[in-house]
Amino acid sequence: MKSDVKPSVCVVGLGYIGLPTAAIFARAGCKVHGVDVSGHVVDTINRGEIHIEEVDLDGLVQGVVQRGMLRASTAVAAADVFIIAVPTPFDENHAPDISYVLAAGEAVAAALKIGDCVILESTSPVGTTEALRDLIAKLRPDLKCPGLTAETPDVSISYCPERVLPGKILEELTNNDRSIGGITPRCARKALAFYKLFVRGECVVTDSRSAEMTKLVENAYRDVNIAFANELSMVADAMDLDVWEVIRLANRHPRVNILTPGPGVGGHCIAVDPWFIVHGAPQQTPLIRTARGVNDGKIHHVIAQAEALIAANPQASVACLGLAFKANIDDFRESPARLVAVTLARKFGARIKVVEPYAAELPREFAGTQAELIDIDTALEEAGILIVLVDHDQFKAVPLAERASKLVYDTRGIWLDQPRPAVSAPGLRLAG
Ligand code: SAJ
Repeated sequence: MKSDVKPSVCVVGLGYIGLPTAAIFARAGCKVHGVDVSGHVVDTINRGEIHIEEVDLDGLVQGVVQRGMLRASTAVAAADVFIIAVPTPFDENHAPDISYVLAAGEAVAAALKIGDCVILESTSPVGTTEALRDLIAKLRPDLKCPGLTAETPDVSISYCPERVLPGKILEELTNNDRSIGGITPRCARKALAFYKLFVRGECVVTDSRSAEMTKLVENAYRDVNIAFANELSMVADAMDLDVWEVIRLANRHPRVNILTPGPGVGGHCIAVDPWFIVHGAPQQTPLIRTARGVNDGKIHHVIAQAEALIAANPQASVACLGLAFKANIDDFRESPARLVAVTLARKFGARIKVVEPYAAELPREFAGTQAELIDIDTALEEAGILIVLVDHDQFKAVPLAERASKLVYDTRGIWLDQPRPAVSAPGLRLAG
């Protein structure tokens, strides 16, 4: 890569990470060719529009497409740098599925020329970057691959995970520190030179296996810590304590920082990535595995608590507040709130209403349940029971006067001034 000429880039996978990443490269002056298997995604982007919701992404994509810096297609094209940002789901046994990475690698292999740089960004089990290298070596015996030759390799291959927070992706893509793991130190230096074009955070180089593990560890760390908070909330329910008060006080200790209980852990990262570690070292991971179980179990605890409250108050209509997997985003995939709401709707039918400011209609699985999407004002006028499942700003802003008379089950702790109701069903506690 010459320092005065920006490299051309091919980004494979134009989802929540690939598209913002492609747009940021294009804004930094690289000619970007985006690739996705979906013709709909490709057409949308080529019109200068976007198929996902993310703060400020629409204007950025529109601008770079208009200036001819970003084009999308369903086929990989020649470039100096190839970025792979495709999904790595797990199967029913929680075993990671890297088939999309390998399929992308196959397509990239066909387009590689001497001097190119391949970077895997997908969250991946340890060893995936080496597997990608082995695939490229097999498909392109004409190219010398890193780690397999004593000579200078023809291509470089690295792993560089993103660590951005949905809702803040553009800001965090630029500002967060990054770990850059090369198959060899030379590969890492090549990738480093590329990321330096647009990353303002510090770029720390390492080997590919350490970088792969780092990404998994970051999300497992958060999962374990959320599990601790969720376990405390269930202990508090059993002991009739206010978990929010206990956490607030404990967090005044200078070295204690307990996270926030909720209805469970959603999204596509924190509930998934810890399994990649468990799968890689099943005997050594009782804590990580248990944390997963605690966080999944919290969803069922919330369902049981809500069911008891609703059953004990048969006259009251119920508003479930929120479907998103976390606050202030429109992402309902893998959302505990959505699972709680649909379970209640299936059990209690027309008594259940749902408030979700980020939804135009209820997701498909509510079909046949008689549940209805209403706005927060209607909920405050009509519902006798409010079940807070997401800490959206719109819900947080409801003053006590408008909810003081309601029975509230606040799984997120957004209304700490709410009077704790007298226990209204045997065994029912509403601490969180
Ligand atoms: N949650 C709680 N209590 C908390 C914090 C979160 O119940 O105190 C819940 C949220 O409501 C949500 C889930 O956990 O359901 C995950 O939310 P999150 O905000 O913790 O994380 P994600 O999934 O949006 O993004 C994570 C981030 N990882 C870490 O913070 C270590 C992000 O930086 C990663 O880039 C992203 O995963 C990813 O793509 O891997």
